[in-house]
Amino acid sequence: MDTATAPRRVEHQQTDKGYVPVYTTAIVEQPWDSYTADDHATWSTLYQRQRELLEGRASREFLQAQDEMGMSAHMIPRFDQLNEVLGAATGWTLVGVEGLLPELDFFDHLANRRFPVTWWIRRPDQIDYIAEPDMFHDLFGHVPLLMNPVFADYMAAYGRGGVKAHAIGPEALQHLTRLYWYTVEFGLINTPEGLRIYGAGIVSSKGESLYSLESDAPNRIGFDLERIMRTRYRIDTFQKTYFVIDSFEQLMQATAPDFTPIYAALEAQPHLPAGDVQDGDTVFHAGTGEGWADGGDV
Ligand code: HBI
Ligand code: FE
Repeated sequence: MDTATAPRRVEHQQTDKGYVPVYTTAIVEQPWDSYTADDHATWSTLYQRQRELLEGRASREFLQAQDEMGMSAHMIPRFDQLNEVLGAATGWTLVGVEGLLPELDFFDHLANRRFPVTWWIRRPDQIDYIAEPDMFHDLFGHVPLLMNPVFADYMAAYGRGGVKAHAIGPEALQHLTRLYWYTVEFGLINTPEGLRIYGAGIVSSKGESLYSLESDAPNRIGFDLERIMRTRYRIDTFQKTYFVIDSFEQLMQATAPDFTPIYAALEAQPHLPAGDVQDGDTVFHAGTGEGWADGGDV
């Protein structure tokens, strides 16, 4: 990557996620011709590795959408080509950005069915881990499900909810951010074939793709909006808890109501640790689709 196209990091900002880089909020044209052979090789390596791993682990909708969009290991996709397919399917548009955006800018994009995609890809020495979103995470992880009409509507509704929560205050925003984290980033879905991954943070990580489904260590708990909004999360390790939806329709329906009274009610409730199981949680076990209410006399 030459200096003319290096990401322009403008400032650092203290947030609930620690001290994070914030980039310019401008939309940038994808500098496709300036990707190096190394950049394409990084995409290929990651794409091939994750696709192989995700057969039978990621949701069918996710894998099918990647194929429909014409994503492949061959080379870094062109945003404008993906946009033709995506626009026709659900009216979403990918826009190039430098990286993580301030929350309100991010919400505004989503509310208007624009998904910001980081234009640069990680360096070869960052293949297994990068602390911030790069093109592989954004494009491979987030974009495919925008092809699904229900999920596409959920993302836009989330953006509108974000603009509202931002106006209400930091507590509301913290509660809403947890919903994004435990669904869009780290969500699991229960299917007739068993648990599958749909969260972008999981599908773009080799280690967490295996851990989230197959390790006995984390909790897998049935989706519950208020439970999620109360639950802290970790950004520096694999998750201690994953929440399991039954369908994208469930996600859409559960998040359709106005959250304002929910935020108000949650102010009186303690936040929950990332790794606890509470009475009333539906617990799923590793690798299976079987769930049952925990805390009863089973
Ligand atoms: N900006 N580009 C980008 N991508 C994200 O996923 C993103 C962001 N800014 C804020 C943000 N995510 C989170 O704070 C979510 O809570 C929305
Ligand atoms: Fe993400």
